[in-house]
Amino acid sequence: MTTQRILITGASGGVAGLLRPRIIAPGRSLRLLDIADPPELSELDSITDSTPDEEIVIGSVTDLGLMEQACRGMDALIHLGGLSVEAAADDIVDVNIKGTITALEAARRAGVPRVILASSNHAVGFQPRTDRPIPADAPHRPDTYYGLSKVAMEGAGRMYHDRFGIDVICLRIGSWFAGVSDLRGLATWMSPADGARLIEACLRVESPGYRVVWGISRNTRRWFSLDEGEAVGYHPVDDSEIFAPALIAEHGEPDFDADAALNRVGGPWTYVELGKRM
Ligand code: 15L
Repeated sequence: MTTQRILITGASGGVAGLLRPRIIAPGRSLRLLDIADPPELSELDSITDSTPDEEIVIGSVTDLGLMEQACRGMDALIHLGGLSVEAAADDIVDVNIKGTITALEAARRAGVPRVILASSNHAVGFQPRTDRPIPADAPHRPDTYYGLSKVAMEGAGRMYHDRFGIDVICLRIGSWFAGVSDLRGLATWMSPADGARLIEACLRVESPGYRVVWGISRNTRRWFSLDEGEAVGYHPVDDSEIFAPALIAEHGEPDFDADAALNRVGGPWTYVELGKRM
């Protein structure tokens, strides 16, 4: 059996911590890259029975030499690295935009055939919520510099596919957390198990070309389309509704007219105060 080799950037972050134990598998090796040491598997909510085959690379996603080296021999790159919340424009440009271009360029130079990019709902954060799930090709309406960096990410992925033929799948991630802590999350949640299902589908699907796929669970109250995910073989099974009774008991039923946090995709990220940081 040939080993499938996968590079994960942002390996010390929260999303990687949810993903890593769930995609460890026989015949698969993970190369974990971050500026900080990734946690031990025993510190994570680990569900793997397989023996992990992991290697750690310490360094920045903005270092092209290091990234190219890290990409050598890889079958796929899962690029989770970068700032995960709003920050000063310069930092977002440096870490997220430069980091994404560097990751794609490194993948191209090293001949990695497939790249999975962690985009975000904040690329379309100012889209109003509608009664019908929003498709992945809805126009970009970033809500922050962070959201803008995800627009750039999707554009860079498109360019690297069109120019160089690399398969690029952008995951428009909703809220990829262990659970749901607010009413908006009932719409935007992606469970850890579904996150792993999505990644497995993206690794498995033949010749995806360039795609944008929503990263959410099969939430009863979802705002985003599952069609693009289904097209790559992602069939989520979890539903945030299990968190609804407790949240509704605490906050009441969602009042979409009263609260921008419930009426735009990006929720509170669309508040001016958050976007004002420079
Ligand atoms: C994201 O893109 C962020 O990285 C994460 O911290 C959450 O805020 C998430 O979106 C969300 O919208 O819930």
